[in-house]
Amino acid sequence: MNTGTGEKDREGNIHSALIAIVGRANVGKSSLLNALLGEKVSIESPVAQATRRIIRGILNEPRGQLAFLDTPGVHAAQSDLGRFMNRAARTASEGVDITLLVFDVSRPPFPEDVGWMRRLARRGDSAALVFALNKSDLGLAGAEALRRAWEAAASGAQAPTPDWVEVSARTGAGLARLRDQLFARAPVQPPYFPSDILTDHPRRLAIADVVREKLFLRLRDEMPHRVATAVEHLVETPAERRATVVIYVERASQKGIVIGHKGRLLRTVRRAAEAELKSLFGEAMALDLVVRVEPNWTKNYFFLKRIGYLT
Ligand SMILES: Nc1nc2c(ncn2[C@@H]2O[C@H](COP(=O)(O)OP(=O)(O)OP(=O)(O)O)[C@@H](O)[C@H]2O)c(=O)[nH]1
Ligand SMILES: [Mg+2]
Repeated sequence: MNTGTGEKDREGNIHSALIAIVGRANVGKSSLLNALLGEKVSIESPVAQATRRIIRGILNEPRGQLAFLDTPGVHAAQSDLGRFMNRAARTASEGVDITLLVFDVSRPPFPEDVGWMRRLARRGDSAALVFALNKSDLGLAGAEALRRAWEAAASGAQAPTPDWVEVSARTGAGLARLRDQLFARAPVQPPYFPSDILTDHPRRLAIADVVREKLFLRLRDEMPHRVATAVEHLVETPAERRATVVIYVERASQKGIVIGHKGRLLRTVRRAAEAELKSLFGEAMALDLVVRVEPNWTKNYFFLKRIGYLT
């Protein structure tokens, strides 16, 4: 039996859950994960489709362990990369203990939100369901429509009964209640991860993502969806900590946009990324950014595998 104080029982069991964070693109899944952990493990961006692979983040508390999988937001896919991302998100939500479906409660539901509801209502496994109504700091204009959409999706199906929790990843409102709710739903079982790790996101991928996040903040229109980043060279010795990050674009004409007038955009991105890496890793890391053309990279399976977007 679990004592609720974090002590393991004789078999080593604690309150422990594998939780898939799913939902439409841009509703704040990654922001919510970072806010729940109190540490940044996943990039956030005003541009939709920021998360391109599954990121794990682990919350250890005296009362147990919550292991989260942050997934790419589901969207109407325009490319092979988009379709792979959608598939990864759907697959990640299978075989977990809890599905945490995130919505933007400040606006009425999109077709992708309703699509997730239908999928989860009909899934028929034993996973618990928690609905996070995020961006509540911007108002609750979508709350009623979301409840009605769930009633419609669940009617006639053997749907699980979800917990509904209003939260704001931005202000922190409702986060304590969401954590309580998730621990309450967590089965007593052996933990999935050791108690001293925050994420198993490889360092090279984390560095590449930080550069991409800073680029996303400064690129406009469709450009963010045309860039990928990958660490090509990494030195981490006591004397030197330096990474070469390649920024891939699809066409030669896009190179100039990323570099900016007199290299200004790239310089700003480098400085912002270096500052963030220093705060993430606690040590300075020098970055060399290189822009390279990789025609049609979003459709290139081998390329996507090589840079870690596909596993
Ligand atoms: N006002 C407000 N904005 C939020 C909140 N949570 C996230 N955002 C913003 O919403 C945008 C999207 O956040 P992300 O965390 O990247 O969203 P996501 O669901 O992970 O997006 P994808 O990875 O593209 O699917 C960012 O600009 C965030 O700053 C919130 O609670 N309130
Ligand atoms: Mg995300």
